[in-house]
Amino acid sequence: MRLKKVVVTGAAGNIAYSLLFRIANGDLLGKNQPISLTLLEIPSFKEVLKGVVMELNDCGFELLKEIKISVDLNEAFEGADYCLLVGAKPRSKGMERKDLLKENGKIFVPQGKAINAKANKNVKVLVVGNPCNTNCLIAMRHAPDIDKKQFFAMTRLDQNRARYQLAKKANVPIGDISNVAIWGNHSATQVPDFVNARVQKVRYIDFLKDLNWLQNDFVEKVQKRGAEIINARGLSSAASAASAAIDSIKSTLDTTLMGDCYSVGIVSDDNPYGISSDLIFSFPCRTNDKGGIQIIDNFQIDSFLEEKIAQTEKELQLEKDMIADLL
Ligand code: NAX
Repeated sequence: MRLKKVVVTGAAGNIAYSLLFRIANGDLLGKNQPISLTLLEIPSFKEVLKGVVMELNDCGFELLKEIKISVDLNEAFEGADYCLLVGAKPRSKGMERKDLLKENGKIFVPQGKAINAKANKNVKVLVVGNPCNTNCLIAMRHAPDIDKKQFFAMTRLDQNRARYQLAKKANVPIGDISNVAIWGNHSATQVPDFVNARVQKVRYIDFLKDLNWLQNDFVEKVQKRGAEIINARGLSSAASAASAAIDSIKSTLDTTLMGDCYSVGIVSDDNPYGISSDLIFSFPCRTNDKGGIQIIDNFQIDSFLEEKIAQTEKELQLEKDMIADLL
């Protein structure tokens, strides 16, 4: 079987420390797929990466045929099949969101260009580094030779968090909860959708009969879960973020069960919900049996969702305006 090349940026960081080992173990591409792994970092972290490579080697992963360290974008993305763009600068003290957008946006211009020039034309690119929707838009815009629908921003962690909260509240196994979507931006304006969620075949709303909890406590809990974890752990989500990155790519590869969906930020061109085009917007998606990725077109949008979706769309427009010079 042909080796598949996976590139992870920010490979010396927290999320990567969990993600790399899951990839090497076959959790991303299956237990029969040999992998070539490239770890991309900024030069000052090259030494740290040598330690990560030693640990990967010491695990004895049989699927891991090759590991490379790189600080050069063209070298790293050459022949890449999957690019997981995790690396980004953290928000420093006193830094405004606008500054973070600009600082991190700059990282994704050359990465998009290098992916365009060097990666396989059917590459799949998942942007995790924040602000991930807008970073993804920047990378996509600088890779005009690659189908826009091969660029994704990660909102799956939010979906997984939402699904857990719904299961816990209803006191049912998490496997009973399906069709949970996240709309819009991976930020505090994200919209966790309980309207279309189900417990087995029953609408969640009809099962729980507690609209007040859903509209207020649930939505806020999901929106603020990242901060809750930072408060408890003193560090931001890492293993759960890595797990969500694996889920995101797997969902784009595996046929989605009928009646279910997955959430991912994807280009909004031609979407069925009237969201402005040229944004990376999280929608309920499905992968069909031919591997095509579609935005599901029959989700019910009630007035609550409509208002919240408009807010997150507005925020994404504003983010886009702030980095207009990078597009
Ligand atoms: P860390 O600060 O631990 O690691 C980031 C790594 O990226 C560092 O090692 C740094 O050297 C590297 N880096 C910076 N600029 C780079 C560049 N130009 N090229 C290659 N590498 C570069 O952060 P970590 O906790 O791993 O989080 C990584 C990113 O994920 C952050 O932006 C974070 O905000 C974001 N997250 C996104 C989530 C999502 O759901 N989309 C959830 C988790 C996380 O908050």
